[in-house]
Amino acid sequence: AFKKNPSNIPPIVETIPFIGCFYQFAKNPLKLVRSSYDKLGEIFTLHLMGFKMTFVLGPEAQALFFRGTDEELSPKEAYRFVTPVFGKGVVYDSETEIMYEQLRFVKNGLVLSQLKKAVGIIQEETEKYFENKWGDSGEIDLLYEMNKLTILTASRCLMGKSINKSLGQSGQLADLYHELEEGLNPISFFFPNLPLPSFKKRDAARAKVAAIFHSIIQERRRSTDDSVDDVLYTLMNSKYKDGSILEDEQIVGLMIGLLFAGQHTSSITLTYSIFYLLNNLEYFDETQKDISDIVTKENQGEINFDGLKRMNRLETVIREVLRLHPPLIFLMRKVMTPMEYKGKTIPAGHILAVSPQVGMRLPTVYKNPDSFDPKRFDVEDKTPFSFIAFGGGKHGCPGENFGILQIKTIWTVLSTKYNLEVGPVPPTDFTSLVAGPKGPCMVKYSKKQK
Ligand code: X2N
Repeated sequence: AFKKNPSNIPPIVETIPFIGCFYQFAKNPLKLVRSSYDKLGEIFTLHLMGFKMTFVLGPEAQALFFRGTDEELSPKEAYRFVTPVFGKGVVYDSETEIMYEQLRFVKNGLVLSQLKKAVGIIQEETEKYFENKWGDSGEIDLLYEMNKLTILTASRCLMGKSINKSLGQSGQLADLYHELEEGLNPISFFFPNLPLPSFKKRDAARAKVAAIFHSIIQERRRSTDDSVDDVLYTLMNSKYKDGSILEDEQIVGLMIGLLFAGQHTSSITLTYSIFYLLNNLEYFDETQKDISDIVTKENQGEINFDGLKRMNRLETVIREVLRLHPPLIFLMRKVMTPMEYKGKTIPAGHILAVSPQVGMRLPTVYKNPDSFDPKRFDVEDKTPFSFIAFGGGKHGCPGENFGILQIKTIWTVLSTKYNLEVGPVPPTDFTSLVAGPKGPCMVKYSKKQK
């Protein structure tokens, strides 16, 4: 008899029916994926809670993932569980064509001219934050602080000063937003219908956040101030190919998604970068020399886009941090039509996954993969899909330049104002959707003498 969906990919022995190796996966997903790679090579299938997850590892196999079309490999089907948070009809919940048009709108909101303006905004917000919150010296949880700061900087870049007003009015947007994100539990990927206690709060919080964003949009429409020009402005003035404009509900959903995307990935990478810089003083000294030459001497303290672009060492430090600690440890698609890889067939219905975390630590891809060596990026890494912290292909991260710019600006302000004292680089917490350092990350700071 013929089997349905024949698969000739090496499977992991399914120790327990249905559950498969879910227990090992939940305990340490990266260890399981890495040990399976060591046993079975660049492509294998794990059986997890009735899902068949086929992993592809290494640049060549990862190309299959990133080059697939949405008709072959659907992000929408794999990421359904994020819809209650971001909203219906946006991000991964819209029709393929609409999704690409929305991506184009977002990219238009993050063009060069916008990035140049963002630098000044981020500098201003960051200076204000430290003046109001930090004072002369003390001890803080760095991850918590960077998260608070990036919600301010990212939301200012997305919605301009409107957001400050409503942060002041309701005073609670940050808290509401936090309740909303608590609803993004990775376990919902496996159990989309499991009612978690956080979901009630999530839905209530989403309704309130949406109401605030709706009122910002309406205020914008009434306003006669034509100097505003941010991502929200771009979205409000974007047109689909058929001439229609975005519905308000879609704009709200996109703003929620972008705020989430711009905040956590940045604050995590910033925190890890600071730990690595202060634990590797040769690189710290190099970045401080660049900052002093470019910002202090050439530009009298003004941080600008062109100056930041020339901070090459800081850039390679950030990229090396992202290689070792990509905040998104897995990316997934649902296989819609069977895919071929080196004579192996991946049947429809499988989840195809890449792991930036495991894939960028393979010794065949990077020498001494577990050591921190920013110099490896001094020469451009030309192999397609070896560096995948920002994904790649058609769905490659549209926020890459913004994120790096945001990290560079904040580090420049922070390191010119304060001396920091940190412990060793913290381990990673893999239980949330965006994997960051296990907190608290206590850091001592003291203001530099002028
Ligand atoms: C048994 C809990 O269950 O301990 F955010 F506009 C906004 C990435 C989606 C990864 C899903 C791991 C499951 C561990 C269970 C936007 C900036 C994005 C991009 C452990 C004990 C989001 C789900 C991870 C399954 C692994 C979705 C983000 N740029 N941000 N323990 O990405 O882009 C966005 C894009 C996903 C996953 C899992 C466990 C656009 C347990 C308890 C249990 N996975 N995973 N973004 N696990 N336990 C983002 C990509 C998009």
